[in-house]
Amino acid sequence: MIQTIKTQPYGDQKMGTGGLRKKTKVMMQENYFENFIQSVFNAIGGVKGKTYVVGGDGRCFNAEAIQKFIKMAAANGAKKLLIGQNGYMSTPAGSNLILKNKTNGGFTFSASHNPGGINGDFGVKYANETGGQVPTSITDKIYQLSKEITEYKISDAADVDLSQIGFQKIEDMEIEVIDPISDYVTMLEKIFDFNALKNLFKSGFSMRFDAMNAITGPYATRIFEDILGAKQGSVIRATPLPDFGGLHPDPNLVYDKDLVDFMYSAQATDFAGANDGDGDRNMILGRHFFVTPSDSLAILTDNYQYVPAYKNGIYGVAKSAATSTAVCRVAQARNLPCYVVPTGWKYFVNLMDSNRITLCGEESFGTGSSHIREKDGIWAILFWLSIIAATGKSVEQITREHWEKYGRIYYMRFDFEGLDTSVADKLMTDLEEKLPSLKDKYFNGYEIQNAAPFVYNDPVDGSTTKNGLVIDFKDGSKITYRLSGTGSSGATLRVYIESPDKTNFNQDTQQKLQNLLKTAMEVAEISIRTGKTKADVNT
Ligand code: G16
Repeated sequence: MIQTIKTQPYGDQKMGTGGLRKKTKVMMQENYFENFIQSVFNAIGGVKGKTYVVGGDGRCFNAEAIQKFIKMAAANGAKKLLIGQNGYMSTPAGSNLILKNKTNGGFTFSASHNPGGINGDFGVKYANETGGQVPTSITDKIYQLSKEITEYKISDAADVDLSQIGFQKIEDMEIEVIDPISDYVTMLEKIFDFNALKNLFKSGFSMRFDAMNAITGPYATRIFEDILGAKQGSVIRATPLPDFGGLHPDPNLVYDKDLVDFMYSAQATDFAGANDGDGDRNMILGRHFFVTPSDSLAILTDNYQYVPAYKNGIYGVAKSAATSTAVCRVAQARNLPCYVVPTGWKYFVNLMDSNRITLCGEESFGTGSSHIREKDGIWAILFWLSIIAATGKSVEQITREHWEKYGRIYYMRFDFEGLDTSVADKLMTDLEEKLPSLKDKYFNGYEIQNAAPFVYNDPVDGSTTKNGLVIDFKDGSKITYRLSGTGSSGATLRVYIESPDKTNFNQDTQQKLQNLLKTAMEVAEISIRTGKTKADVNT
């Protein structure tokens, strides 16, 4: 039976750069999740007769959230849900299913790279029929409606068994429980030369993939071990756990230090990769070598000819403003357009849909292409393996040759976490006001060329977005400031720093950037305002 439940707004359901992210306990409050889902339904004109892809990364509250969602979708008249077996679905696999089945969109229950568990975070990513996250105009509407909500609809039917593949019905809505992996594999087989990759592993090539106890474990085991023939045990931490075994499933130098240490040890494999909670982020490592996400995007772009799906040419590339300019150098050399967008994968979607770009990526360990409308962690690793298989070169050789060709752009991100929101907001507003006065000033040996907010005019829908503050230096160095859009409480100030070098490729990155970091701290008065003398996380 369909019930109408009276409710009251919480008033804090604003979506950030990756959907709605909150503490798990906040999401578990009475009617909290239901309010948000009903607000999404209301904002998109209802779900009557519509079909959605549904799944999550297996984190705490995933199972309960999916059952609630099913009952709400049924009560709101949805036609059908395609749900991953046991409620599991990586974000890229979900995007693929939306496009393949031409559904009206999809819901992924994940707080992405944020920690999980009862004391961690939970989240909802909503994608529309493009397979990508919705534009700001829609997220604003959802937020507005969530502040006015008075009731939601839900079926009182029993929980649905999601352990068996097949068809079921609840109210008038059809449910198809599907294997969440097979269509994803089929999609990847169309992009890459799986035989070449099988031969690479046959030749004795070794790899380690760290699923960080999150959603990509089953995907990676099937793809790398079962299909491509990587040695059994190559995929580690392969079982999705509700609290990710206590890990912070963000594949970077800090949160996956285990994998980094392993790759710098005597036991290191030829290659290693890791993915985040919901499988859209990736980290790439070679033997005793780390590839920054900005370099990774540039290297993939310069080697697209080694992947069957791209070998006949790509439309263009895009990066977020905070990502280093490495990929734009490749684009220039190869006569490709290079778009620079605000942080948030949704900004790439218009460019892909209008055939302006094929490849894109971000400093936050996300790389992808127009095969779907989300970043794709396993895709990025297969791309790297394809380059290795075709060239016979190591990760380090490939990267060093890239630097020889284009110069090296030293790059690092410094995060100041747990800030009071009002302090962080004021820091940004005051800094923005100060920017024009910085032009031509010297700081710690660096002369400022220009300082301004980053403003993006979307060439497709004409919308304008302001995101982050950028200081450009005369030698090509750059400092970008931004407040994170994926936190679940407080504020995180991100400071992104890059500095190019044409000849010296062997400096310590932190040392190379130390004067720029000092400048960044001074200009924005970070220590005075936040009490922090150094960043909490450096990646
Ligand atoms: C999400 C978006 C990404 C974006 C990231 C930024 O990633 O999908 O496009 O780069 O947020 O995070 P922040 O605002 O914290 O810098 P994910 O992987 O969390 O979904």
